[in-house]
Amino acid sequence: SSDANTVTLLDYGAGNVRSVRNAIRHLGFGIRDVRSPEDILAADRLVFPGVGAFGSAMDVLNSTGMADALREYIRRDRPFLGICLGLQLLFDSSEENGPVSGLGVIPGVVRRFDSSKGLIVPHIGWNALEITKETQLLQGVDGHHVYFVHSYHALPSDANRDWISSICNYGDSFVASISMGNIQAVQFHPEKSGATGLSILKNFLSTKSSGAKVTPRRKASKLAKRVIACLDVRSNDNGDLVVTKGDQYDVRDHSSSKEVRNLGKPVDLASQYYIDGADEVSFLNITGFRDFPLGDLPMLEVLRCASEKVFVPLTVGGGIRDFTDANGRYYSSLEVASEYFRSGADKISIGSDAVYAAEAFLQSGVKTGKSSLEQISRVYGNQAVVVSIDPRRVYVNSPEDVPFKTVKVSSKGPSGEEYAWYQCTVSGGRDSRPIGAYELAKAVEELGAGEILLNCIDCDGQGCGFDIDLVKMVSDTVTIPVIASSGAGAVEHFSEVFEKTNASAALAAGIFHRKEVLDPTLSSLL
Ligand code: 1PR
Repeated sequence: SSDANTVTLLDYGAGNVRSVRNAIRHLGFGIRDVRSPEDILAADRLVFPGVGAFGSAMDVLNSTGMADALREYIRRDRPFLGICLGLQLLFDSSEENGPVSGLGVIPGVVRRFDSSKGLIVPHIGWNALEITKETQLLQGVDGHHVYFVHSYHALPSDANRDWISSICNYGDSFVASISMGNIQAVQFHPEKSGATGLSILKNFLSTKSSGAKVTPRRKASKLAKRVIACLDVRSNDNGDLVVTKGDQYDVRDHSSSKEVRNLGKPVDLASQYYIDGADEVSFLNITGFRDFPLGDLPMLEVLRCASEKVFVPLTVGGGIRDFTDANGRYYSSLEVASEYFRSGADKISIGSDAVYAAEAFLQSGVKTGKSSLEQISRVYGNQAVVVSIDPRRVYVNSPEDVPFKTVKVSSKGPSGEEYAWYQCTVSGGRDSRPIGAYELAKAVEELGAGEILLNCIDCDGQGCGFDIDLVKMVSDTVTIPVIASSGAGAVEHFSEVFEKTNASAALAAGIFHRKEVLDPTLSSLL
């Protein structure tokens, strides 16, 4: 049966394709799910959002007979849109856990980005497309930035040149999209690329066929720095989640009432910041360390509703750890994370539990594979796991005074100290731990973190700028992206942190809540 407003979706159950579903529905189209290889061949329009690892995806496709059906569908030149891994799988092979053979539709190999030369991997963020061939799919988005998140990339070569419709530059030139007849695929995530991404999806959903014509190449642009709007949430007395915001992690009002500040509803604020132009939105459940997050069903509901309105990446954190509830039922951190991903999160963020895991790892020198960080990144990929660090500045007179990495501070301490180390805390800054931000960052990178959210308790809510000394120290140390956080009070603070450090993104809360910066697309100003 054919229906112009229905699209067939190939979801082989390996991860979160909720965002793709939400984006398609948002554009007014219905979805029919593939249950068998025959459904692929019967499709009028097929979307294939590949998720998970290359090898396991091919295993599923081969064992279900869907690989053959896909090859046949593509051979018939039927309307097809592959997304992310859905592009990579079209190639001959990938070196991800391999080499592993792909569908073999396009000549070429999928390789890992080379982090040995200081390149930050995974490649996470917004890059401008360099259009190499005019297509219906990418019409009207020339030079626009779209959102990527991947560690592997398909390489352009003489053998596949005819297929390529856009490339991107990140360390190397890589294939950003392919197009041949009705077969299209994109490495980026249109469902997470804001209005630009939605228009690309719409081009696919509402075009008949694509007439390809070669146009001259444009100059590639660099990876844009991301600006992330953060919503600290906690439950109020009625059990509803509200957005709050503290000063140096103290969320009580300083007036006589001493009530927890309530700044509004999480979904309302998240959609407002998306509309205003935030590149990403993060929810941090700041009392998650105390309450079991899956007891916090409102958070899952917040994610479900937010992911229907917010078409940029969503991160959720707070309380992710193994847990035994009052009835003795044990929940692994992986179950908690899976529930978050299913509800619409693109990334999860781990705070306290990552500190304990790093401490154990540094003490024993052994990776147990059992920490929440290791388990979740193994199953969902390290690009899906953020580690949130909550350090506090501790001034010292000399680097020899402590067994932790210190920095020479740009402004001296209260007693004229010239150095500081940054002591990690857990439970929202309540308990200090015997590990520094530098040591923690290195350890969690090794344990599988894909990104570091670097807060600073001293700067939080102060509006006096990011802690440049801290951000520089950490972003010079790891090869995964570092998100600078805490202290933004003006647009200049964003420019400063991007100029003076290797931070890939900057996160802020108060500046957006106070509406001081009405348009959070600060990237455009930088
Ligand atoms: O330890 O895994 O349960 O995770 C708890 C999470 O909640 C951590 O990511 C931790 O950073 C966060 N958190 C815990 N307590 C607080 C608090 O404020 N009392 N909030 C808290 C952290 C810090 C930033 C904030 C920036 C920017 N919020 O996310 O948004 O500092 O603020 P600003 O721009 O207004 O300066 P776990």
